[in-house]
Amino acid sequence: MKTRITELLGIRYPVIQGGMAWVATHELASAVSNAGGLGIIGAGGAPAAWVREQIQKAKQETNQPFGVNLMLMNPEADAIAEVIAEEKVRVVTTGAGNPAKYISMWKEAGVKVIPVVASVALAKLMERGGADAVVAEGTESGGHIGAQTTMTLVPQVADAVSIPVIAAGGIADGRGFAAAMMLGAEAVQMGTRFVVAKESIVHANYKEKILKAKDIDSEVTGRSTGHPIRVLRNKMTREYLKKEEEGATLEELEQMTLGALRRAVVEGDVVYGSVMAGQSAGLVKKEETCAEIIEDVMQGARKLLGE
Ligand code: TUI
Repeated sequence: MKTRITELLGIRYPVIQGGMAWVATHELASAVSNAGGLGIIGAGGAPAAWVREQIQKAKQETNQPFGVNLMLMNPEADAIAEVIAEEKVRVVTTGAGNPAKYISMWKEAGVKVIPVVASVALAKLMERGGADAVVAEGTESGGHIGAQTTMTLVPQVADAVSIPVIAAGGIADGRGFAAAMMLGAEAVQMGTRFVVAKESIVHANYKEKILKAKDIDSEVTGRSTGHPIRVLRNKMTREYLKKEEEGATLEELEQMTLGALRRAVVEGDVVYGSVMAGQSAGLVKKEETCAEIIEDVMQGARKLLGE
């Protein structure tokens, strides 16, 4: 299936793996790229030296294009932005902020720039700033989220910009892929389904929590702090939401979430850890290889789109 995104990135299938903190390591990224999608290394809150190491490992594991996601709240964001340019990574996606100040440096290094946006305003700003495409990410996503749904955001962004749009948030199978195309997207980004991939290094407890999740099992913490984060419900979220309702201070709340994602992903603490996942968790039924996931999504989509 050819779109402007497959052409821009030199990939076989218009399927991009989300750049998830702690989860999207070189193992997952190279597996997705080798399967014909675009794998992405998630810098999350990691130091620049770790990101460089991950890039170098991925280069050894795949000849296909892959990307890096720069989470803009990372204290080492400036240094990581430079690593991405120095290593001439094929594509960078950004999250949780406005990457305008890095775009010209990346373009000069030949890096394709794809900011993740949660609003039409930021999409337009990014197009004017020289972005090659945008990911329009709806509130169904896991992790740090905006307020608009994928169903309403994607067509509004597609109407507002001429660069290609990638849909994200709530997409986990061929039906979601086909729907995204109908809304004006030219590729999809999936996170939650790839968390459960065989090649994903996340703890078995985390994968099991996603596989067991039902439609209503995600919750949003941090609405009051201005950093809304979608996670699967557990003891931590119940205590957090109670504290939030009681008007706890920012410091108290941040203390509860500090290191919580690492605890869940690496240590498998799905009781007090932060199990970030999207609303599509209820659609994810089994652990499969990245190649099987992409094949399933594309086969389902082809049937619906008649291609
Ligand atoms: O970035 C994400 N999702 C993430 S980042 C992350 S790591 C983290 N951990 C703890 C606390 C905070 C983050 C986990 N999940 N998705 C992309 C995304 N970006 N969604 C929404 C946005 C966004 C929101 C507001 C982008 C820009 C923005 O405002 C831009 C501005 O003008 O500042």
